[in-house]
Amino acid sequence: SGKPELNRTHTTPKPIPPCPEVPPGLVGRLLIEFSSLMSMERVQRENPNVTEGGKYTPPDCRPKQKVAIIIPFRHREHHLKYWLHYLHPILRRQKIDYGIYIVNQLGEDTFNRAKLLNVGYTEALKDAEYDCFIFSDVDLIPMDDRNLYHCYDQPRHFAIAMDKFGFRLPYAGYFGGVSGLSKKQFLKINGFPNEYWGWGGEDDDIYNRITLNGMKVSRPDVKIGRYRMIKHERDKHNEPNPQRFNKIQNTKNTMRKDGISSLTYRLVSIKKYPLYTNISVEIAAAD
Ligand code: UDH
Repeated sequence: SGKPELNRTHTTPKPIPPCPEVPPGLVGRLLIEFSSLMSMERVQRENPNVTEGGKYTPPDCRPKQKVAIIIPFRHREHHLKYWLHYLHPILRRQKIDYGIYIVNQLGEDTFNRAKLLNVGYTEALKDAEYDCFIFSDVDLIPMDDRNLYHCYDQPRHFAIAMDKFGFRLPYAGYFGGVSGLSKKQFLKINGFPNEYWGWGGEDDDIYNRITLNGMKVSRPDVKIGRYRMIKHERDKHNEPNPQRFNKIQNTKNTMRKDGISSLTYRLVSIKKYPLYTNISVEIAAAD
């Protein structure tokens, strides 16, 4: 009974085209402020298309890269709300296929930003097949959505014009704040150093690794690479590291043994929240 078998229409899925080089829905310069109240509930309501663990894939085109965004973290819940509020919509307009990973240092030992980033790289790769890693401080918000959060032919420095530095690079070799490396670029430099405890130097060490391995840093236009930083006081247990000046003189000798190849840590929990994945780790050096 009914229609003959042959007439039944099988809906073959429409082929999705590759994403265009320049996403069509960008708006350019953005208004960024941190005075309005922000709540995680509000940010969740505003971002219903983000899936569990803070993941998103454009529905209408196929991105070339899969991007893990890694944030070093401890006691900055207030900043995280603003970061998620601003970045999810920007990344959506940029047609990025991404996942957000907060790497939370447990305990109150001295903070170690670069080691947390190594942990984020490792754990993100266990979660999905990422080919690009963007490392962002939790308090840095891009002021222009043309600053595209994917990877480039050379390691990328995104945060080149921060408000706190008068919207200029503070020095030619600055690689701090927000940076991005493909998997291949990251492995070529043996990842990041694990031995910078406390504030400073680790970003210069990463810059040294890049140039010592025959790569150079790529950057956006200075009018586009603008950032606002959420103002804050120095955190406890992240004092300036007095060894940093000596250590960055030695990258050539240390980079092969200290890096992703020598990373050890104790994974305590991985929790998938609606807008991000939280990875809590103990990283204190065993002695
Ligand atoms: N971070 C944390 N928790 C900490 C320390 C650092 O989450 O306790 C992360 C966070 O992502 C932060 C990043 O590491 O954005 C870099 O650390 P930072 O913000 O302390 O570094 P920055 O150079 O500030 O931005 C240094 C202190 C400035 C004090 C200025 C006082 N007026």
